[in-house]
Amino acid sequence: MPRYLTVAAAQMGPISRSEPRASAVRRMIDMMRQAKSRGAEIVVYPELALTTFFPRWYFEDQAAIDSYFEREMPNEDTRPLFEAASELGIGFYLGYAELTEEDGRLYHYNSAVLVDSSGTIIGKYRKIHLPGHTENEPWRPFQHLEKRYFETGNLGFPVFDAFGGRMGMCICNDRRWPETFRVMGLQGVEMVMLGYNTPVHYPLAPEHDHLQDFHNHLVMQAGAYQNGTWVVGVAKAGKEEDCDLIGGTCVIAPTGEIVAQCQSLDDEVITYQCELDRCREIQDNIFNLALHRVPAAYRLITETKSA
Ligand code: CDV
Repeated sequence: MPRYLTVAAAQMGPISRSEPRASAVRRMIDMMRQAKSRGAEIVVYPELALTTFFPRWYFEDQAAIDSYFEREMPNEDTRPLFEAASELGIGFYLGYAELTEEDGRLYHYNSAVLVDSSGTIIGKYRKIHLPGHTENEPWRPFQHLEKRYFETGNLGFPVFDAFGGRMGMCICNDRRWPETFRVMGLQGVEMVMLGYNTPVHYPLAPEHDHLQDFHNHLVMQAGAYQNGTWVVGVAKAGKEEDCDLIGGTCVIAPTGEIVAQCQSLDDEVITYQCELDRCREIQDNIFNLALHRVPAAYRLITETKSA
């Protein structure tokens, strides 16, 4: 019996700074219902899906920063999403800002949880590749202060046996790094879910602005093909406050082909029935890791950070 998993990618249009979490959650539940009506078993939402992308502003007041974080999950604002999932019998991936206390210290992470069809959290990932900068840089049209507001994720790149397959997660900038996909590929991942907030304008190299959509798909398609895995990449898109974010939400097959893609820069649901066994087409052949990899020749990858 072939193993199928019908996935929904729930792209979100902009979330303004004044939009309450409860409103974003209502939008997500609306898309969850659409996804269910099309037979989806799991819905993937964007990175930091509950609020505007706050690292684009420099805040000095820690309380202002912390107001964008969730101290528990689910909480009062997000519980309706978990309840809808359990009522509909559908799972989801949700990106959010996590504030947690460990060993008497507070930690801030850019996180994602995997929730099963009973509304129970069964997996967590904390973003490892944090882009941007640490200090306020007023010359920029907008800031990208992830390096200031978040700690590097401390959970590695785990995979989870769920939804009839082997599921992995990463977040936004992680998708640009081949190591992200390969570490999950080495664990036999069959579907990598990820959310992103990617501005059209890249202040450090504005000559690349017209390539943002291309680079987005390039890295996800490469990650899919080189590891023989399904990839579901989901944008928060459109003009959020003064910042244009790319769309391009898509489902990618293990062959690297885009099989479904959003057309708008707004709330939009796409669905695709993924045959998980198609991962074997690649994992047993051209990228048969056990047969063809030469780890002894790759030592620099873990022993050195850069040239
Ligand atoms: N949220 C992100 O991680 N955004 C980065 C931008 C800043 C380059 C990305 O890789 O899309």
